[in-house]
Amino acid sequence: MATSLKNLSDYTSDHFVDISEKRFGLVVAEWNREITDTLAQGAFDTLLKHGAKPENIFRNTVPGSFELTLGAQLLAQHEEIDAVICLGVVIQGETKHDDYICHAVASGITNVSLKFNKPVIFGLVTTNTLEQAWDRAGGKHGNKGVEGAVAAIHMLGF
Ligand code: DLZ
Repeated sequence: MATSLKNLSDYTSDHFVDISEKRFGLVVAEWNREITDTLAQGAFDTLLKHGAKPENIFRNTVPGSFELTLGAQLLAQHEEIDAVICLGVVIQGETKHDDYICHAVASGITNVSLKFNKPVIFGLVTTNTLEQAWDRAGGKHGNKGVEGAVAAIHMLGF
């Protein structure tokens, strides 16, 4: 990921980033598939809205959120991929599985991002209930897929 040093006087909070030639990889977990599909659609639509070409947006699925890290690594290692967006939904259960998964993914995708010097975005919805997850997948708290796409674009303008 190449970057240029920006003088403070160049700063604007709505800085335009040209993503017309950028390639994006979406890694989407299949657990809670209806919700993760909605996150992926939000990310896809947002990338298009900001100028990405549909043929430059790739989507791979993984079984559950725990596998997002390896999925991210497999996409990030492609030189032509500029940014990866990981999308999953982890619902709290009776055990601590949600804690283990979320921590593993957070540190796993951080490592992938640093290893390949590319934005790898944490688009994991972690909630107590399915209803709260829907609230964050096009409901009253927005769509984490949209936010993930915006974060990726922002980082590409770094
Ligand atoms: C096993 C499991 C459980 C209990 N809950 C979720 C979840 O809420 N969200 C999710 O994305 N994945 C879950 N998984 C699956 C794990 O992420 C993983 O796919 C399996 O443990 C196999 O490694």
